[in-house]
Amino acid sequence: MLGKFFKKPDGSQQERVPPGQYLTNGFPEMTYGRTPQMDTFVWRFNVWGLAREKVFTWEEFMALPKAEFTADFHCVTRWSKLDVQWKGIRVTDFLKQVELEPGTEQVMAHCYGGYTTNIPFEDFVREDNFFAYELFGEPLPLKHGGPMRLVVPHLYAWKSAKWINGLEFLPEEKLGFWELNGYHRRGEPWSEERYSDY
Ligand SMILES: Nc1nc2c(c(=O)[nH]1)N[C@H]1C(S)=C(S)[C@@H](COP(=O)(O)O)O[C@H]1N2
Ligand SMILES: [Mo]
Repeated sequence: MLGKFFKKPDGSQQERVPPGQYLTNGFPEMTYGRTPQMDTFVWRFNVWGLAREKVFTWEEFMALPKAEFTADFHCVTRWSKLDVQWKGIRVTDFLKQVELEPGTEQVMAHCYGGYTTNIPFEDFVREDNFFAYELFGEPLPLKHGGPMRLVVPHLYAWKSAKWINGLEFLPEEKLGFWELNGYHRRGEPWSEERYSDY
């Protein structure tokens, strides 16, 4: 697996690569199960739980402020890709459209296709988290989560839910798909929060 596609980080890149990770030049696709296809005409985004229930259309989402951003991407299976260029809507800007009740501790991201992942609320509301719809200047390819995915750069990439279509605001922790299957509940790469020991 190493060799042609993966290399040990060198020099200045080294300090940007978390322990136990290898650089990849390509952009591997990592999907569990089928790839759901969703036209933006029928795409919907739902919020519920400790939030007033609301459904967003693609047009409503796209009316929010947009920004380009560059971030490193770390998969728990040990590949990292530096300087991925995205465009999207900041999670914090989106949340201004949501009427939250007090007491949210966790957010569950829900996706077309059924994938879920849970994220502690304080990890979710960071300025560097986005709903991304462009990758390297192109519409986000289907295999990378198009038309819209979550990008949470400071956690392992399984938290960056592809084909996202909803957020559930929770008063306590519930585990998402990989978290139920042995992955760490938080998943911070610099402290190698890879797998759970419970
Ligand atoms: N809906 C959904 N989102 C997902 C996944 C998935 O299987 N389904 N895989 C996760 C994992 S394990 C990783 S590493 C990244 C991979 O993103 P990529 O396929 O764009 O490289 O997406 C994450 N988001
Ligand atoms: Mo992953």
